[in-house]
Amino acid sequence: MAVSQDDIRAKFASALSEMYRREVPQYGTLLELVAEINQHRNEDSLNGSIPPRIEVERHGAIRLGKPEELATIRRLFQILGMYPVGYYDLSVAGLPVHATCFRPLSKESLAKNPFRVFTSLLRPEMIEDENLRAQAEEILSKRQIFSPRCIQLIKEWEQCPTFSQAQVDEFIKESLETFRWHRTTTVSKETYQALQNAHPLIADVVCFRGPHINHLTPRVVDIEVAQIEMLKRGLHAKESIEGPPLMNCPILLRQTSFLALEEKVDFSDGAEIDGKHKARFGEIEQRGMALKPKGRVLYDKIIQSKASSDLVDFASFPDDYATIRKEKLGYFTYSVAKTLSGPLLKRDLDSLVEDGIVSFEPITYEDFLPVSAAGIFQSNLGTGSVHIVKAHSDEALFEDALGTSVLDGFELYRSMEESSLIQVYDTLGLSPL
Ligand code: OOG
Ligand code: NI
Repeated sequence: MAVSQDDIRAKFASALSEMYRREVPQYGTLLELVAEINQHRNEDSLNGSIPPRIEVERHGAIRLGKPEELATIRRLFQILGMYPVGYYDLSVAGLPVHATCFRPLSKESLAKNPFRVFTSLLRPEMIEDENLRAQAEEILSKRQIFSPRCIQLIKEWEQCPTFSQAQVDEFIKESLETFRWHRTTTVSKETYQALQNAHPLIADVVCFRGPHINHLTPRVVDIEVAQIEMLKRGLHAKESIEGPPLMNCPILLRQTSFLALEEKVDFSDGAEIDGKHKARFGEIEQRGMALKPKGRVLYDKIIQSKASSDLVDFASFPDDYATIRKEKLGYFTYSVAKTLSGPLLKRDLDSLVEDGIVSFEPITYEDFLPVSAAGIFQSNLGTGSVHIVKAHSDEALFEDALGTSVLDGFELYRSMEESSLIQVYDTLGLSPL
């Protein structure tokens, strides 16, 4: 019997979580803490509306080194029903990578298992020193991050896109090899340090056999409580929560993490053992409503002004769903709330909503925020000198490596909203919009 892509993804995410808990025991502590907070909240909630196991991982992240790796990971994630959505330019924050998010697209798939992977790609053109840049590219050109059997299984899928249970098990085992941690670098201590000195992110991407998963992120119902609990349990929480503040109507994405651990590494030339490397951490997230372009512009304006002069603040962002909807700041799905007892006089959407015939519900934001992502990267890399050149966003270069264009998140939310409206009009027997 063929296994659905949603099921393959769920199985993959759970196998990855198990592997990461073994590799980074602190991540197990984080999962326990999150489960307790969610459980507690579940018992408190009168209507018991929170589903069990909501702390199942929502996302993870990897950092790739060369274009071919990105092209192949796209083919691998496709088997898991995950597709590239959005382009994230991190060069604005001085990080030598750009990224996309591989994620499920439909409401149904997201509900079955929402796992997604923030996947960034090194931009060697941002390495300042030409010799070092050439050296990094040379090192990367020699590595193969996918096992031969994994590549073969990807090809089998491409010829016939269904897997039996046995193929799924083998595919998960083989693909996990790509995400595994390797304690021994592929380079000498001297090379490691030269790359580290250019930028810690460059050393993390270039010096290892694979793009080790660098964090996993469960969902927590109360991120404020989680932030305090992390410190209580000896997890070194980052200073502040990224994203919007606590609101009655949560928007976008709030995240926090425990900081990357200093782990022992050995260098390939054997000259030196007991080196130290910081890459891996644990994170938690709380998701709110997806914003329409107009809402997003307002959010970005507030975030920018927070960084500079504080002229606009979150008080200017409406905090009730009715206003957010009316001002076209957020995306909603609509449904018929009551059956009609007579002919309708007013048929426009606002009237149907005001008359209580149609109800609405916010659509959850399923993507990432570049400023927050940059904050997460930076808090885990530590400070020190960096030697990289400034660059601009280069979506075309990224898509060239990916082998396809990235999907537009706004368009995905817009079409979810639209299909719910078509359904509403159909149910009410009205001609559409
Ligand atoms: C990815 C950081 C971005 C998030 O949640 O914003 C991210 C990384 O550190 O590789 O995962
Ligand atoms: Ni993350």
